[in-house]
Amino acid sequence: MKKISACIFDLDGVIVDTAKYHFKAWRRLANELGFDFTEKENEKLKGVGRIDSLKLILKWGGVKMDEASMQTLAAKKNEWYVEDVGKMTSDEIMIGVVDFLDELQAKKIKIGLGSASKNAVPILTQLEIKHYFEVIMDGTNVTKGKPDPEVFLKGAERLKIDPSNCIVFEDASKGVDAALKGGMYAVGVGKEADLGHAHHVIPDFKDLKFDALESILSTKEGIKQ
Ligand code: B16
Ligand code: MG
Repeated sequence: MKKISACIFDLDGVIVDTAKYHFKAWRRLANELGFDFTEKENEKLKGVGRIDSLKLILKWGGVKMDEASMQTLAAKKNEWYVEDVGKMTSDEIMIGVVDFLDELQAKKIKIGLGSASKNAVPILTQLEIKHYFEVIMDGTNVTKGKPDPEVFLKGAERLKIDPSNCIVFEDASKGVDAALKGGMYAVGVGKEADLGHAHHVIPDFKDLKFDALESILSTKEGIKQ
Protein backbone atom coordinates (compact mmCIF):
# COMPACT_ATOMS: atom_id res chain seq x y z
CA MET A 1 0.00 0.00 0.00
CA LYS A 2 1.05 3.58 -0.59
CA LYS A 3 1.93 5.76 2.36
CA ILE A 4 -0.96 7.88 3.62
CA SER A 5 0.05 11.55 3.66
CA ALA A 6 -3.35 13.26 3.84
CA CYS A 7 -6.86 12.75 5.17
CA ILE A 8 -9.81 14.53 3.57
CA PHE A 9 -13.03 14.72 5.57
CA ASP A 10 -16.58 15.15 4.42
CA LEU A 11 -18.42 17.53 6.78
CA ASP A 12 -22.11 16.72 7.19
CA GLY A 13 -22.45 13.26 8.75
CA VAL A 14 -18.73 12.79 9.37
CA ILE A 15 -17.64 15.73 11.52
CA VAL A 16 -21.06 16.87 12.67
CA ASP A 17 -24.60 15.48 12.39
CA THR A 18 -26.22 18.32 10.49
CA ALA A 19 -28.49 15.89 8.57
CA LYS A 20 -31.20 16.39 11.20
CA TYR A 21 -31.17 20.16 10.61
CA HIS A 22 -31.20 19.75 6.80
CA PHE A 23 -34.16 17.35 7.20
CA LYS A 24 -36.06 19.73 9.49
CA ALA A 25 -35.65 22.69 7.11
CA TRP A 26 -36.42 20.72 3.92
CA ARG A 27 -39.46 19.17 5.58
CA ARG A 28 -40.76 22.60 6.63
CA LEU A 29 -40.43 23.69 3.01
CA ALA A 30 -42.17 20.57 1.69
CA ASN A 31 -44.97 21.03 4.24
CA GLU A 32 -45.45 24.63 3.06
CA LEU A 33 -45.81 23.25 -0.45
CA GLY A 34 -48.44 20.80 0.79
CA PHE A 35 -46.60 17.48 1.02
CA ASP A 36 -44.24 15.56 3.30
CA PHE A 37 -41.33 13.16 2.91
CA THR A 38 -39.81 10.49 5.11
CA GLU A 39 -36.54 10.13 6.98
CA LYS A 40 -35.76 7.24 4.62
CA GLU A 41 -36.13 9.55 1.62
CA ASN A 42 -33.97 12.08 3.45
CA GLU A 43 -31.12 9.52 3.41
CA LYS A 44 -30.97 10.04 -0.36
CA LEU A 45 -30.12 13.73 0.18
CA LYS A 46 -26.89 13.02 2.05
CA GLY A 47 -23.93 14.46 0.17
CA VAL A 48 -26.25 15.92 -2.49
CA GLY A 49 -25.92 19.69 -3.13
CA ARG A 50 -28.64 22.20 -2.25
CA ILE A 51 -30.40 22.65 -5.59
CA ASP A 52 -30.14 18.97 -6.52
CA SER A 53 -31.66 18.11 -3.11
CA LEU A 54 -34.56 20.47 -3.79
CA LYS A 55 -35.11 18.94 -7.23
CA LEU A 56 -35.37 15.47 -5.66
CA ILE A 57 -37.79 16.67 -2.97
CA LEU A 58 -40.01 18.42 -5.54
CA LYS A 59 -40.03 15.20 -7.56
CA TRP A 60 -41.18 13.21 -4.50
CA GLY A 61 -43.98 15.78 -3.97
CA GLY A 62 -44.90 15.82 -7.65
CA VAL A 63 -44.29 19.60 -7.79
CA LYS A 64 -42.92 21.31 -10.90
CA MET A 65 -41.49 24.83 -10.92
CA ASP A 66 -39.11 27.09 -12.81
CA GLU A 67 -35.44 27.64 -11.96
CA ALA A 68 -35.98 31.11 -10.41
CA SER A 69 -38.64 29.82 -8.00
CA MET A 70 -36.35 26.93 -7.05
CA GLN A 71 -33.56 29.39 -6.19
CA THR A 72 -35.98 31.37 -3.99
CA LEU A 73 -37.12 28.23 -2.15
CA ALA A 74 -33.56 26.93 -1.70
CA ALA A 75 -32.56 30.30 -0.20
CA LYS A 76 -35.55 30.15 2.16
CA LYS A 77 -34.64 26.64 3.31
CA ASN A 78 -31.05 27.76 3.82
CA GLU A 79 -32.14 30.63 6.07
CA TRP A 80 -33.96 28.17 8.35
CA TYR A 81 -31.03 25.75 8.25
CA VAL A 82 -28.48 28.48 9.07
CA GLU A 83 -30.62 29.64 11.98
CA ASP A 84 -30.48 26.11 13.48
CA VAL A 85 -26.82 25.34 12.81
CA GLY A 86 -25.96 28.82 14.13
CA LYS A 87 -26.94 27.52 17.56
CA MET A 88 -24.64 24.48 17.46
CA THR A 89 -21.69 24.27 19.83
CA SER A 90 -18.55 22.14 19.74
CA ASP A 91 -20.50 19.59 21.84
CA GLU A 92 -22.14 18.51 18.58
CA ILE A 93 -18.85 17.46 16.96
CA MET A 94 -19.12 13.72 16.40
CA ILE A 95 -17.46 11.42 18.90
CA GLY A 96 -13.70 10.90 18.53
CA VAL A 97 -13.26 13.42 15.70
CA VAL A 98 -11.20 15.99 17.63
CA ASP A 99 -8.89 13.31 19.12
CA PHE A 100 -8.33 11.89 15.64
CA LEU A 101 -7.60 15.36 14.18
CA ASP A 102 -5.12 15.94 17.02
CA GLU A 103 -3.42 12.64 16.24
CA LEU A 104 -3.15 13.50 12.52
CA GLN A 105 -1.64 16.89 13.35
CA ALA A 106 0.88 15.30 15.72
CA LYS A 107 1.84 12.83 12.97
CA LYS A 108 2.10 15.63 10.36
CA ILE A 109 -0.59 14.06 8.20
CA LYS A 110 -2.23 16.80 6.13
CA ILE A 111 -5.90 17.55 6.80
CA GLY A 112 -8.45 18.74 4.25
CA LEU A 113 -12.22 19.13 3.96
CA GLY A 114 -14.26 17.94 0.97
CA SER A 115 -17.93 18.86 1.37
CA ALA A 116 -20.87 19.67 -0.88
CA SER A 117 -22.04 22.28 1.63
CA LYS A 118 -21.86 26.01 1.00
CA ASN A 119 -22.04 26.47 4.77
CA ALA A 120 -18.85 24.52 5.51
CA VAL A 121 -16.63 27.44 6.60
CA PRO A 122 -19.13 29.05 9.01
CA ILE A 123 -19.94 25.62 10.49
CA LEU A 124 -16.26 24.73 11.08
CA THR A 125 -15.71 28.20 12.56
CA GLN A 126 -18.71 27.82 14.84
CA LEU A 127 -17.48 24.41 16.02
CA GLU A 128 -14.02 25.96 16.65
CA ILE A 129 -12.18 23.39 14.52
CA LYS A 130 -11.51 25.36 11.31
CA HIS A 131 -7.82 25.75 12.24
CA TYR A 132 -7.22 22.00 11.74
CA PHE A 133 -8.00 22.22 8.00
CA GLU A 134 -5.16 23.23 5.72
CA VAL A 135 -7.46 23.13 2.69
CA ILE A 136 -11.25 23.53 2.54
CA MET A 137 -13.02 22.47 -0.65
CA ASP A 138 -16.78 22.92 -0.46
CA GLY A 139 -19.92 23.78 -2.39
CA THR A 140 -18.59 27.28 -3.03
CA ASN A 141 -15.59 26.15 -5.06
CA VAL A 142 -16.64 23.03 -6.97
CA THR A 143 -18.95 22.71 -9.96
CA LYS A 144 -19.69 18.98 -10.02
CA GLY A 145 -21.44 17.21 -7.15
CA LYS A 146 -20.54 13.81 -5.69
CA PRO A 147 -20.24 11.08 -7.06
CA ASP A 148 -17.97 13.20 -9.28
CA PRO A 149 -14.56 13.19 -7.58
CA GLU A 150 -13.90 16.92 -8.25
CA VAL A 151 -14.20 18.07 -4.63
CA PHE A 152 -11.69 15.46 -3.39
CA LEU A 153 -9.29 15.75 -6.33
CA LYS A 154 -9.13 19.54 -5.99
CA GLY A 155 -8.56 19.07 -2.27
CA ALA A 156 -5.67 16.66 -2.85
CA GLU A 157 -4.20 18.99 -5.49
CA ARG A 158 -4.32 21.96 -3.13
CA LEU A 159 -2.74 19.84 -0.38
CA LYS A 160 -0.07 18.87 -2.95
CA ILE A 161 -0.62 15.16 -2.25
CA ASP A 162 -1.20 12.48 -4.86
CA PRO A 163 -4.80 11.13 -4.61
CA SER A 164 -3.45 7.61 -4.09
CA ASN A 165 -1.81 8.83 -0.85
CA CYS A 166 -5.10 10.18 0.56
CA ILE A 167 -7.84 8.74 2.72
CA VAL A 168 -11.34 10.19 2.27
CA PHE A 169 -13.83 9.84 5.14
CA GLU A 170 -17.45 9.81 3.92
CA ASP A 171 -20.90 9.03 5.31
CA ALA A 172 -22.71 9.09 1.95
CA SER A 173 -22.67 6.26 -0.55
CA LYS A 174 -22.20 8.78 -3.37
CA GLY A 175 -19.31 10.32 -1.47
CA VAL A 176 -17.61 6.91 -1.23
CA ASP A 177 -18.15 6.53 -5.01
CA ALA A 178 -16.48 9.93 -5.52
CA ALA A 179 -13.44 8.97 -3.45
CA LEU A 180 -13.06 5.66 -5.29
CA LYS A 181 -13.39 7.37 -8.67
CA GLY A 182 -10.71 9.81 -7.55
CA GLY A 183 -8.32 6.92 -6.88
CA MET A 184 -8.27 7.48 -3.12
CA TYR A 185 -8.73 5.22 -0.14
CA ALA A 186 -12.36 5.47 0.94
CA VAL A 187 -13.31 4.99 4.57
CA GLY A 188 -17.06 4.91 5.15
CA VAL A 189 -18.37 6.40 8.39
CA GLY A 190 -21.64 4.66 9.21
CA LYS A 191 -23.10 1.27 8.39
CA GLU A 192 -21.44 -1.51 6.39
CA ALA A 193 -24.83 -2.14 4.71
CA ASP A 194 -24.81 1.38 3.19
CA LEU A 195 -21.07 1.86 2.63
CA GLY A 196 -19.76 -1.65 1.98
CA HIS A 197 -18.14 -0.53 -1.30
CA ALA A 198 -15.60 1.55 0.68
CA HIS A 199 -12.16 0.09 1.45
CA HIS A 200 -13.12 0.06 5.12
CA VAL A 201 -16.12 1.11 7.23
CA ILE A 202 -16.04 2.55 10.76
CA PRO A 203 -19.15 3.25 12.87
CA ASP A 204 -17.57 6.52 14.15
CA PHE A 205 -14.17 7.94 15.15
CA LYS A 206 -14.30 6.73 18.75
CA ASP A 207 -10.90 5.23 19.69
CA LEU A 208 -9.76 5.28 16.04
CA LYS A 209 -5.97 5.27 15.74
CA PHE A 210 -4.27 6.35 12.55
CA ASP A 211 -1.61 3.60 12.55
CA ALA A 212 -4.25 0.89 13.06
CA LEU A 213 -6.34 2.29 10.19
CA GLU A 214 -3.29 2.50 7.93
CA SER A 215 -2.48 -1.11 8.67
CA ILE A 216 -6.06 -2.22 7.92
CA LEU A 217 -5.94 -0.36 4.60
CA SER A 218 -2.59 -1.99 3.81
CA THR A 219 -4.38 -5.36 3.74
CA LYS A 220 -6.83 -4.09 1.10
CA GLU A 221 -6.25 -4.21 -2.57
CA GLY A 222 -5.70 -0.47 -2.58
CA ILE A 223 -7.31 1.55 -5.29
CA LYS A 224 -10.56 -0.08 -6.34
CA GLN A 225 -11.32 1.81 -9.54
P1 B16 B 1 -25.70 23.33 1.94
P2 B16 B 1 -21.51 16.98 2.86
C1 B16 B 1 -23.88 18.01 2.06
O1 B16 B 1 -22.74 18.07 2.85
C2 B16 B 1 -25.06 17.42 2.84
O2 B16 B 1 -24.83 16.05 3.12
C3 B16 B 1 -26.31 17.56 2.02
O3 B16 B 1 -27.41 17.06 2.74
C4 B16 B 1 -26.52 19.05 1.69
O4 B16 B 1 -27.67 19.23 0.86
C5 B16 B 1 -25.29 19.57 0.95
O5 B16 B 1 -24.15 19.38 1.76
C6 B16 B 1 -25.40 21.05 0.64
O6 B16 B 1 -25.41 21.77 1.84
O7 B16 B 1 -27.16 23.54 1.70
O8 B16 B 1 -25.26 23.67 3.35
O9 B16 B 1 -24.86 24.03 0.90
O10 B16 B 1 -22.11 15.73 3.42
O11 B16 B 1 -20.99 16.86 1.45
O12 B16 B 1 -20.53 17.62 3.83
MG1 MG C 1 -21.84 13.84 4.32
